[in-house]
Amino acid sequence: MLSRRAFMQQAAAGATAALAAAATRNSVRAEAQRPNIVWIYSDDHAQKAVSAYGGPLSTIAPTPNIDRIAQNGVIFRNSFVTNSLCGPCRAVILTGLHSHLNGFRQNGDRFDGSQQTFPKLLQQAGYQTAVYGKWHLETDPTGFDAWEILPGQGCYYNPDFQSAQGTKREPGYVTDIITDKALDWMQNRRDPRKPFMVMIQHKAPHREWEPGPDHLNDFNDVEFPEPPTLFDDYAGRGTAAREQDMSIEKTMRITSDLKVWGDEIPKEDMGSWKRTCGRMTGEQRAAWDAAYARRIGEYETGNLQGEALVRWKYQQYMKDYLRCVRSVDDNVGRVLDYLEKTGLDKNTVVFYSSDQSFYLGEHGWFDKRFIYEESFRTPLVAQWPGVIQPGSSAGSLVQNLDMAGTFLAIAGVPVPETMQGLSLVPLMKGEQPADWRTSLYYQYFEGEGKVHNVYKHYGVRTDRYKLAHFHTLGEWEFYDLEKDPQEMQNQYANPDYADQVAALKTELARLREQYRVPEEETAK
Ligand code: SGN
Ligand code: CA
Repeated sequence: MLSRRAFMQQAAAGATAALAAAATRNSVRAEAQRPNIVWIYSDDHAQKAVSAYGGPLSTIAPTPNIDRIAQNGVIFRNSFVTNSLCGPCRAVILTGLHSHLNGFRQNGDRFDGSQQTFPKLLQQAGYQTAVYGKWHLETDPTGFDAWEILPGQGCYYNPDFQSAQGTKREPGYVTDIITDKALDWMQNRRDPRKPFMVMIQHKAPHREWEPGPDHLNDFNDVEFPEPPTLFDDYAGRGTAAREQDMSIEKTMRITSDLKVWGDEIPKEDMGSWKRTCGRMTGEQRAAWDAAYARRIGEYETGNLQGEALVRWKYQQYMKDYLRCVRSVDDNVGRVLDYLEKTGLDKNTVVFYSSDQSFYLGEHGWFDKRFIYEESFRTPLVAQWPGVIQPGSSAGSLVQNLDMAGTFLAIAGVPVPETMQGLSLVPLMKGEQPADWRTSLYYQYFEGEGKVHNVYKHYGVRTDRYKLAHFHTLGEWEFYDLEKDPQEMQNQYANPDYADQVAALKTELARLREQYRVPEEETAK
């Protein structure tokens, strides 16, 4: 668009109506060229359960559609979060600020929707914006032209959706419905003259891992490889690893988590299952019961104990989790097919990511929260035809903190200086900025006494080392990720690492200053 001054100058120079019309045509063309953004974001999708990342699951439980994005574009091999928990990650994505600055430190906090967010800035720049699915930020979305969200964690079957018009129950399976809504908005409900940004945010594969009708019987005869640390005794670690409450052995419920029950489920074992099963139609329930009869029979006749029971639970957990992932992947495929069929794909940047990664039996765990690799990482792939070289791989350290500024940079909108991330656009173009970050800051606030009892901690990771301070315990942990990728041996007190520990302490202090972390955030 011409600035007002330029316009006045032209007018003064005798610009005709024809000139003004040409300017309008140009601005319409420029408008049409700004890329659309599709952000597909699942909940608790472990990086190792995305086949583009390789590993043993990639052949057993491939994710061909998420991989399609990586093949068309780029895979970020070192993608991390700042605070491995649902609500906090979502607040970081929206604001480009660490938790202590956006104010959403732990689940249950209320997101201050009056603060600056990337959707608001895109909207102000003429984008149409929408969000569908999991939100989990307690306050209503702001900065969106259209939104329909799951209340809280939402339900897998026949879920409620909340919008500006109120709450409505929708028939079907949650992953399919969220996609239906986003496709309908892209096809019928947005202003086609404007570029758009849509966030498609799945509930799956979150606990309690309830598969959709299309995948209830997948993996029935598959034996999943056990992680080498399934029977970790935490000997090389500290109090936090020992005292967590997120183990397959002790925490995972046979009933609601693994769907084994008689007519009566003990109340304390109910979890969210009661909400879901109470919602199923007769037909959905019949398909479900038929699928789980075999598992219930196995449990009832197996008389499993000790390690054998943990092994069996792990196998059932993997089946359900990966069945949920299958629906996510199918629905990623639906979005990609739609974009290709309409030709929108040519000018649309598509991302796939998860709020955080997840333990699939490593250290004997499920869930997330820790700064350890399995939960610190998150999958991230992106396609952008004509900009990202198909099949590329980026190894730089990136973080969910970077997304807000990246979305703005894609749209050509100036990134506010207050945002704390880096734009990923240079990496997407295959460039390697010389001054790219060499370390990441992490802080987990929810803490002991809350669900899963993971102690508060903060820390720093470089490409090789990791230092964490469990400040309420007064315990430090240090890992050499090259020699000990599974983080089994805390080397904090090992004199051989004294120099590296000291260097990381200095780096941690520098990051805390850079990210403006007040001392009281880590006071006991
Ligand atoms: C629920 C789950 C927990 C999970 C949290 C947070 N329990 O409380 O296992 O850690 O949500 O998850 S459940 O029995 O209700 O499934 S998050 O992804 O929203 O942060
Ligand atoms: Ca999550």
